Amino acid sequence: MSKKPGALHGGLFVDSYSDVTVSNSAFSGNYASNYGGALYAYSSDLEVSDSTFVDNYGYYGAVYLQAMYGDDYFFRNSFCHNESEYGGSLYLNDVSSAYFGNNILQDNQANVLGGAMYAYNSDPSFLNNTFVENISSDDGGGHLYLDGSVTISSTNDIFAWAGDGDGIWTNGGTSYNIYYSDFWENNATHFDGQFTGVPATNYEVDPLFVDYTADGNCGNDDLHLSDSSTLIDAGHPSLLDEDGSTSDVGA
Ligand SMILES: [Ca+2]
Ligand SMILES: [Ca+2]
Repeated sequence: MSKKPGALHGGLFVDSYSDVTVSNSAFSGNYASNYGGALYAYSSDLEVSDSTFVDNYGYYGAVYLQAMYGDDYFFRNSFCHNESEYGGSLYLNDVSSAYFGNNILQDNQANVLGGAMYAYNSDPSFLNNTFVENISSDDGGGHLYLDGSVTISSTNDIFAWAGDGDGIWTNGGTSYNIYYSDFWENNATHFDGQFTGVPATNYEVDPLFVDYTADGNCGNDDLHLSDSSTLIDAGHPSLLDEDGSTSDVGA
């Protein structure tokens, strides 16, 4: 990734009162000296699906959302090897309704806080996402850093192998609803800050991916659950997979 001076915002700028849908797109190697290397959205309504975000850099997030007015959706995207100072893949600032489903966030790095995501005064909801190998170099939230008044909802997610910075850092204003999610091998703990320990009705098991090596390479892994994974049919019992079975955990 080259860090060229210049661009305040990166690849795609979504200005206020826009209603934008992004699908089947690739964001690679974008750079912003300030907000959102790949995508910056302000006071707009955004849906992003089936897209890849690779090797993007923004000082605040490869993707930066601020003061969004609608419901924002991120479905079936892959975030790999993005970097920032705050919020390796995503930075949410005053975003009340952001929904993340079936995304993979792997090997993203914050040089300060929030390896995969930094959320400030925001209420992100996660369902069936996989977070692996994300890093916060300054020891604050390898996967998620939650700051200000934040309510996080997580169901059927995997948070594993945070390379540094603990799994999820919770500041004083955090509240959470976390169920049927899995926490595994996060360095050094799964939760730190306001909360420690994994809440009840969650898992601490090896997800047993089909193929996974924690080697800083997203391209040599298959993060589907292997047949022997205990996370199969271990998701929220009222949610069903397409085959009619109980939901699985992870993306
Ligand atoms: Ca790998
Ligand atoms: Ca199932």
